[in-house]
Amino acid sequence: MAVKLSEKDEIKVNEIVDILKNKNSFLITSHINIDGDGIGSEIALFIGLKKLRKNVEIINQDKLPKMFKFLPYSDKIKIFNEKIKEKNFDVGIIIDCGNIERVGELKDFILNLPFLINIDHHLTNSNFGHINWSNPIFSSTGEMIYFICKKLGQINKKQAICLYTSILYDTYCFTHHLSNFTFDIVKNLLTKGINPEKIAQRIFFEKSIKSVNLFKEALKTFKFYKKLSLCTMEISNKLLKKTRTQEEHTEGFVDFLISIKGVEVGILFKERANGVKVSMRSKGKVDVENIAKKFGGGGHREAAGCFFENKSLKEVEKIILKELQ
Ligand SMILES: [Mn+2]
Repeated sequence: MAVKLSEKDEIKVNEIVDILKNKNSFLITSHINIDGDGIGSEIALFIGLKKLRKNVEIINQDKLPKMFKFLPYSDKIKIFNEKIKEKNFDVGIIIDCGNIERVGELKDFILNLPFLINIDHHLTNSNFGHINWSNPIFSSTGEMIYFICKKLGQINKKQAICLYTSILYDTYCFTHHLSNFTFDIVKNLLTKGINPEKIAQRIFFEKSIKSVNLFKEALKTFKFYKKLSLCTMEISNKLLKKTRTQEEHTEGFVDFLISIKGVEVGILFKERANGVKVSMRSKGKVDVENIAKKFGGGGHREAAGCFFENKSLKEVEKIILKELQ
């Protein structure tokens, strides 16, 4: 028998569905550096609202990474710009964001909308919406959107592709952060005629040669700290230039670090124009969200990140290592 939502979650779903049915225009957004969970959730909900003949747009700060272009309606996703500021929406739906800063440049625009729905599965959430449905028991916001879409009507194949992508992405191919709902939901999505092999291929097993070249170089910076059961790798701007790659080509690198036997924490340091992004993974003994939070970041116990403005790779590595000792 399928696992049921708790009464508390059920109430939230009903409150949200009520608004979706009664209001007319919706803006859907997610966090900066949009990922598979955010994008899959956005599109599944977009389709659900389109089916109700609502006006709905997906607008993000950042451009969609190429790997997600196979998703239905991915070409409909807009990037935030000055023109959008003139638009009006009844409701803003913010997905997969622990706080409103996570939407990036859209923040002020979003905060001026008359009604906000906040749907999130991070450990901590600042409850910035008028309706806040936040619960870390879910593997992904895809699982939460599943329950919403189901209430809006039959889930179709296109929605199933998106929701499957969300769950697959945030559980890293069903290897961590699974919930009591994950396999029930997936079983249901599979009845919609989706091709799970193809989706997994697109997201995890289709590395570009560019990405491999970058990885080859990045491995030269690989460090193993036995006492801390930690390993690290770094991506400098110089390296990106040399291999003609961008940050999106580092997808999966940090997951490789945590796949090593005997390693409890894997960290990837990525230099950007204005600072250093830190991506962390843990097998569960160490709470990396706690570390990220200390430096203004966030995430989950097993996967978290933070950003250091105007600091060098060396400085940031020192700070993080000290935190882990
Ligand atoms: Mn997520």
